Amino acid sequence: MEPTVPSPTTKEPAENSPVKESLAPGRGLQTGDYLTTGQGARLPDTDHSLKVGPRGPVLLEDFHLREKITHFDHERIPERVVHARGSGAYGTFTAYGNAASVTKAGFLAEKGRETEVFTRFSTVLGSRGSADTVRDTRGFAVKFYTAEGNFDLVGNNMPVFFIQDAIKFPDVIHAAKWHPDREIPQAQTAHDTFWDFVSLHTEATHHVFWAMSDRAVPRSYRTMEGFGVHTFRLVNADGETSLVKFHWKPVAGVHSLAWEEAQLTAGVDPDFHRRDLTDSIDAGLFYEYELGIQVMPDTADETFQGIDLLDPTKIVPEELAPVQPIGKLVLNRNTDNFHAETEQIAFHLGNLVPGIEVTNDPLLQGRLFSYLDTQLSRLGGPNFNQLPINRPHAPVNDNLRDGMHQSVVHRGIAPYLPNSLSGPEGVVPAGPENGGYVHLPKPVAGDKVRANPVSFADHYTQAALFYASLTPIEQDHMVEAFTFELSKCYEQAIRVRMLSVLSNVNAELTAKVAAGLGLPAPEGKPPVEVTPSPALAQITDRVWPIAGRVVGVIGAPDKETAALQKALKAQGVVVRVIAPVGGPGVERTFQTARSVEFDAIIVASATTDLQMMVLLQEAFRHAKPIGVWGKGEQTLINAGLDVKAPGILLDADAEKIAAALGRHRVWERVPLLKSAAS
Ligand code: HDE
Repeated sequence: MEPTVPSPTTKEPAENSPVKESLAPGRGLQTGDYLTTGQGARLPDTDHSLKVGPRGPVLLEDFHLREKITHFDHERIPERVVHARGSGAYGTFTAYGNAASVTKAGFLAEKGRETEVFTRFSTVLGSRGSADTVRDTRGFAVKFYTAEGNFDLVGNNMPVFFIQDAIKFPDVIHAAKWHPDREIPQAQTAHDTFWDFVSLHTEATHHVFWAMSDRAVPRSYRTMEGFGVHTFRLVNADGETSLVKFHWKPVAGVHSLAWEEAQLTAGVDPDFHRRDLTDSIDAGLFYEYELGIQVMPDTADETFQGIDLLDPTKIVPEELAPVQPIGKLVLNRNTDNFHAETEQIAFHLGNLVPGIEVTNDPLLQGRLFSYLDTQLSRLGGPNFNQLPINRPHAPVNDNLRDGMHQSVVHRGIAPYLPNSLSGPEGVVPAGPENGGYVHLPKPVAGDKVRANPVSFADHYTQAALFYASLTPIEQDHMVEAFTFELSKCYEQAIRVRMLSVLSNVNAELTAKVAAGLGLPAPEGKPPVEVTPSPALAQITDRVWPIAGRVVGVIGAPDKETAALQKALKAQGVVVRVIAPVGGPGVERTFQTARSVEFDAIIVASATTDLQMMVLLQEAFRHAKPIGVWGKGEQTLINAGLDVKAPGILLDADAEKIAAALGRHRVWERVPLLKSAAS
């Protein structure tokens, strides 16, 4: 049948049509020589309200005043209910091509294919304005703008989660965030309600162990791993499936702050991680990660070597299923407008492309609902996918119409299917041969129940595995973290209950934490034997790239410092001069410098300045390399520090400093610090 009404969708929009305007990528640029109202009327003055005489009153008819204030009044949108504090950057993902054996997703499978991404890093618990370096899990969310549509990998920097079922998410978050009566503490887990919940809800134990490890205080987003957490199902071009876990491996290695350093940094520079990300990109020192996958066979019981792959509180040790690198991510472009890009980006686990499917992990299934839902109140309606940051780079033809903040002038009269009016062929269904997303036909059966599989019941073995896999230094940090956090609780009963949880994981750890709290160590039933996974430890013998690290020189901007600056700059290291007072070439004064801004210090001059003494003592305690030039040795002695201690580099040159930074810290000094403390 011939269409009875000519279809306007087949017509090109007119040159000056709002359709063209609304689709233009640079829409909203503030251009023109004159300041205007939002309606484009030119303005002679934006500093004075319209008044009856200079002393008023102000006139209601002042349209400019009212528009300016009204818009300002509504500038903020609700912050994210979790992960409110974050920062992000654009980048490029390049596929190695080897993933073609497991997935038909073009952006992973096609060798050399480049895909634009936006990555948002975040803390979980704090408000938008909270500090970056608090003890918390970090979000690591990546939106791939692929040619097949957007794919979002919304992960964290820890591979497991506190809960096994999404229905518990409001509970864990209500317990972990501030207390509702006073809205304190901000961005902390060191308080009663968090420990109350996790001591009662023992499936959280494994994640709690990660949260008490050094992973919870990353040095920067550059030195953090990322994990998809859930198991996904990949499908290749032949329709074969595998069960897969996603990993991001930082090229710079995994590296953390010392706990005291993290606390100080929260005050000295609450934007520490955000600043590092954006400054590094500005300086061309891009953050780099490899995307890797662990591939497990897609068996009927969805387990691998006894590990239930649907349980998000479990990892698959890398020694059992190696992480195979399949592509590289380089973050290389900062945002222009934090609100428009970082704040308005909306991630969603349901943003999938052919070749990547979800599994029945009950946590993942709940997330498939939550991420779309939360944007409705956060971004004010259902049209957030039209925001520039959320727009797919693939063509969109969705029949979704109208709604709050609709910014597209859709044409046509037939936003429904089937119809006979959308041009000669109409819209045809896309089968797999045309890149259509066809869900794998998987049979499901069972009784309707509110229950977990029996295999989800083991809450302790993998926490024990994690603890056993860490180096003694990292284990000590964990003991200190548990002791610190539990001693901040007011309720003795919560501490006692948590100790009994710990006693089911590891007796030695429990004894040490109990001793720190002045409580008896309960006897539990820890797993008899666990096989450690060395891949989980962050302290290794490896030497890592040092781009983005910062060295402070207590001295002067002289010839030697300039030579050091030049030599280290070649490796991407920033050298800042710290001098008694400001001047050309001086970036910090004795008054403004704090140890936490530097990964290594060089002492080039003699001083007894008290602030410098504290700076050096902190750098020493935090196991940072300290180089010494000439009279600088006396400065170390003035600070009461042992010049023969490991990592005190006499006559330090760029090579020595670079080698020490490549190990992240002077781990050999740590036993000395421990014996001095005891
Ligand atoms: Fe999220 N999570 N989450 N989450 N999540 C959100 O979505 C939720 C979980 C993660 O930078 C919210 O847009 C539920 C695991 C990141 O914009 C919300 C459950 C993992 C981000 C939400 C989880 C994450 C979020 C809040 C339990 C790691 C920040 C704002 C089933 C694999 C994304 C928003 C960004 C954000 C729900 C658990 C990672 C409310 C219900 C597990 C990185 O939708």
